Amino acid sequence: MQERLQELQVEAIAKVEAASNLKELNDIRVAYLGKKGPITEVLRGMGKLSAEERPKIGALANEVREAIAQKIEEKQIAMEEAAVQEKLAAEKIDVTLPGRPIKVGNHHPLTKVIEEIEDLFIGMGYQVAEGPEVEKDYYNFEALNLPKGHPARDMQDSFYITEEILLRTHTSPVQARTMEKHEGKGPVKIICPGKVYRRDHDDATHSHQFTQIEGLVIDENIRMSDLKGTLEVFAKRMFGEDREIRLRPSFFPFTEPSVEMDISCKMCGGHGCNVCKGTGWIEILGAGMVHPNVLEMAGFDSNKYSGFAFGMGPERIAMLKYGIDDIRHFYTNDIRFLKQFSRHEG
Ligand code: FA5
Repeated sequence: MQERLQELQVEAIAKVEAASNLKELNDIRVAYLGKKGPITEVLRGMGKLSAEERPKIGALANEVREAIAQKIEEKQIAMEEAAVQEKLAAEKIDVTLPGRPIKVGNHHPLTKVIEEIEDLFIGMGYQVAEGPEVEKDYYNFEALNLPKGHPARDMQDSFYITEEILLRTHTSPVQARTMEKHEGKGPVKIICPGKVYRRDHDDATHSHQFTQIEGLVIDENIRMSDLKGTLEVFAKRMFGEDREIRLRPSFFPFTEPSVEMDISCKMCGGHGCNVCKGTGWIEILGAGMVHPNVLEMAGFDSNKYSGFAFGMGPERIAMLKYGIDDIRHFYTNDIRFLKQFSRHEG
């Protein structure tokens, strides 16, 4: 029995040394030290031994069991250590490699154009004012010489929330609010950028939600020529000296006289296409001299003060500037479209 145990030890240790992975090692553990293993079997047969031999064989069996278990453990630690070393070697970092470029986002083309327009007017001494998108009927219409039932309200089909509250249809209510705050004292020189909403049918140049930038100047002796000069400077800086501009007589209840400004269509060079609806021109803003009623309603003495105002559509301006053929590109967020306005690659 003694010999059998010693043979088992030699045999098991040789197998442990030859094992090449943790699974093999575990199989050896089960085979030699498990309940059905040969050592347990030897111990079971001890009943047949004499009383003197029994403790000796028992002690030897325990020694053999421990020797095998220890060898297995040593081998396991060595294997785990080797695995860690192998992993570390595989994950070695070459610190001399150049870094991967980080993808940087870019501003939306519309944001860029709005900021460019803001910078241009701030450079001419204007301040930026803001107002609510959910607006009172009073500021959106009444304070702008558009009392309830006025037919010109139909020019801007509106989203009403209650009878007195609506989504603003233009940025002009910000001029009404600003004038009211000034309590009849000039001068006022502001631009008001923001989102506006109309029940317009979406097409290449119309969106039901779009942006506007309002401008308002009030002081003594402000004339139509000041408005014309300002719009000319704006248009030339925005589109370049070679683009043509035209002012057409128009009508807004809050300005008198009123004009609309068109820019020659970049898409067709002025010959007519679907963007300019065959006319060769694209309307970008409405403007005029502030109506005396509007000045008086806000508390300004219209004999002393006069002013001009304009309201432009940055989408249309961006379309003309970058040659974009459909206003819906701004709102469908196609990454291929947006990436074209990136200064970065990728
Ligand atoms: C107005 O909204 C006036 N409040 C502008 C104004 C301000 C006139 C101050 C006089 C004094 P109008 O409805 O024309 O006007 O709109 C102004 C500009 O917004 C248009 O020239 C156009 O560039 C843009 N716009 C109008 N409707 C849409 C639309 N559905 N989608 C995109 N842009 C539009």
